[in-house]
Amino acid sequence: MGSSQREVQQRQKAKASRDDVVVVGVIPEDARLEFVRLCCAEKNTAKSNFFGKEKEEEANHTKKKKKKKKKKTWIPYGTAGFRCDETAMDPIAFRCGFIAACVAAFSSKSSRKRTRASGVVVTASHNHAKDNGVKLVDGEGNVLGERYEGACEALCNATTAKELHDALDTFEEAIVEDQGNNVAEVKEEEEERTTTTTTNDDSGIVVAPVVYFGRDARESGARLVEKAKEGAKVLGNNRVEIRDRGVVTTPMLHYFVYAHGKAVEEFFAKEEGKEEDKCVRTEMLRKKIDVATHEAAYFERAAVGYLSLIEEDEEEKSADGNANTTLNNIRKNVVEGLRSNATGLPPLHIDCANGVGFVAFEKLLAVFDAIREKSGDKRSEQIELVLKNGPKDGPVNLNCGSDFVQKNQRAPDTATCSRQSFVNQRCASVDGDCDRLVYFSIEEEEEEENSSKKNFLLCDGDKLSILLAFFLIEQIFLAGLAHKISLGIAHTAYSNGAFTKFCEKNGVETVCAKTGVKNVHKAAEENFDIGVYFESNGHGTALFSKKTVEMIEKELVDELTRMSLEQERKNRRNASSSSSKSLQSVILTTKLKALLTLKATIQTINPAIGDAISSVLLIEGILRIKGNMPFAEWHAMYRDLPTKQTKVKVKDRTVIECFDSERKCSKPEGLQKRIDEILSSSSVSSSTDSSKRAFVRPSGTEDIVRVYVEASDAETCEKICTKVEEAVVEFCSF
Ligand code: 16G
Ligand code: MG
Repeated sequence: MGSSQREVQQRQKAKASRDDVVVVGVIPEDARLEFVRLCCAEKNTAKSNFFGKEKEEEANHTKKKKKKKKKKTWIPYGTAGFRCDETAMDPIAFRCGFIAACVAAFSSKSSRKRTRASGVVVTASHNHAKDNGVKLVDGEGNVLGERYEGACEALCNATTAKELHDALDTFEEAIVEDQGNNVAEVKEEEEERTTTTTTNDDSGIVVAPVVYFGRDARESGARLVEKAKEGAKVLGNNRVEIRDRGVVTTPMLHYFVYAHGKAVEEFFAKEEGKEEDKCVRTEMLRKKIDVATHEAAYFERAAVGYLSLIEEDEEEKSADGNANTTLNNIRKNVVEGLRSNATGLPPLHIDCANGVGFVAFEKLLAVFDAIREKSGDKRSEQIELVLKNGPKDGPVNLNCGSDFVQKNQRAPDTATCSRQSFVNQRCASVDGDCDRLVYFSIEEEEEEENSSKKNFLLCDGDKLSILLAFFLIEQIFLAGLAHKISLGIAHTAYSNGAFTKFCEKNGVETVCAKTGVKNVHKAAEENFDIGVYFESNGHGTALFSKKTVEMIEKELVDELTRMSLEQERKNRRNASSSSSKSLQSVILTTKLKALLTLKATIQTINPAIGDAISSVLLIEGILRIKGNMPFAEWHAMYRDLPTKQTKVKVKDRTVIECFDSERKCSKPEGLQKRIDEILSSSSVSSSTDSSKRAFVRPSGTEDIVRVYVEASDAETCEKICTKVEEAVVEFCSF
């Protein structure tokens, strides 16, 4: 009996004794064994000794050739997937490829057989150029759920066959949970798999699950994508298809997976080609998926969304008469603080972090050019982007990118784009994989180190949230839907106290969530019909619930019907307009315009995940609609409290445990009490300063503890920060 057969028998015996029959067979046995074999056979191909040493030891251990065991570094599933030095990433990429293939093939929770796709993005986002990483995308185009994190971490760090099998068992349990624990369906699925080469949908149409691959502009990306594809192929060519989308932003890859699912859903909902035979229909479906998941579809959706957004505004500006004057007045007065008398919006200089964002923005501009050439649509001249810091300009994120700009509160400074080139411009900055965005400006030339901060103005995630949320509140109000739709903002503990106060003052509901896109996204989704969220670092978007999107679409149809009936009645009466009639038409026009604006907003937003490209289009559109609101006016909506953020290195950061969305800590015992004492101590500031706030949390991406302090003046921040740092060192060193 071969060793692998023995393994299967042993495992099945163990499982039977655990009465764990549901899980058996989610991943076909042949693929499982091949995966384990390849992981174990993985030799020291990369420069690191990630697994090679352990395998050697396993093989040698019967020969009693005692070798000193070299400890492998445990690579955690961080806040957003795996990240480490690129030389240690090969085995992780391989295993993540296999994980993604299984997710595509087996994990769909609804219409299991129809919406099958998943994604792998090879990126280390804002990290150093020598790092790389993997982000995993689930069948809906979202970040792979938290329930998989433990299993993924165990799988990627397992060093023996037993550890790999155990981790695969946990992984299968997560898949079964996703399937809704439907034992019958799982079994039926397994039977199908053994009798057919591909997955068949109910109507007999062959729809193979697909794994989409993409990478940022890092040099190591191409190699690691190949590794990940190898991992996916272990599941078998007949079980998953592989589509490599090359160099793309992270949000683009999320969009492809989302669009795949939507295309399939729509195909069956509309019963497309239902007269045709199943071969023709299969071809139709494949084509539909190809078109929907092509990058052209992504860019066109966003560009057309933006053009529709500003279209309403253009019409309004060019039109004349009472109706539009009244409309303008209504719009102007609805939300305090969103007005402007400016006449033009200067070009936006975008720092692309020497990364993939540069390539993607170039493609977006080409789409605008093509629209202009084809249809002579002058509106596309309404966006002027000056792209800076592309992949050829230097190592990704080095002295540039949104993380550098936001954390250091200064403009990028690279070999090809000096800080000077950003002075007196309207500027924005994205990160290495283009899912973060911040706006900034430097008002005057900087001469001395210390003066740079004075001239530097930052509109971070908080200010993006405010602009977007207030704009949407206004549109919902104008559309007459304010009483039907709840809108609020989700944020993290890092949001400035001035931001939360401003929201409170203006009656905008907020919820605080733990750091990390997945947490804030969830909070926005669960608490509001329209949930706007941005982390201060610039990750974010606005989420429209399905019900809200349907409501807006229905209202739009109803409104158009009402208006055409009104027009007919008018024509019939053929009477000259009275004042009451003209008022009615004003209200109808306002409502219609707002509904169209909301529809355009939905189209501009990447529905899968926060996306710096769609956020730029949205913000630029809103600023234009707001009468070309200047940067300084947006920035001055409220004034941030001074803050201080530092890192403290301790022996084990995980001894700190937090609660209250990380604003307080429960462990180590006594630390929170000490922080509270520091905050109330008269030696740091007067007790009347109610804005003082401080918290500590272990980083999810670095081996450090983060300290955050906020107070009404910078000096107090410094004092509190030093004392909190000392407390962290004292309480965490044992
Ligand atoms: C990752 C997260 C980001 C979070 C940051 C916190 C994603 C896509 N990215 O970059 O949301 O703010 O980690 O880092 O989820 P920290 O735990 O080191 O403070
Ligand atoms: Mg990023």
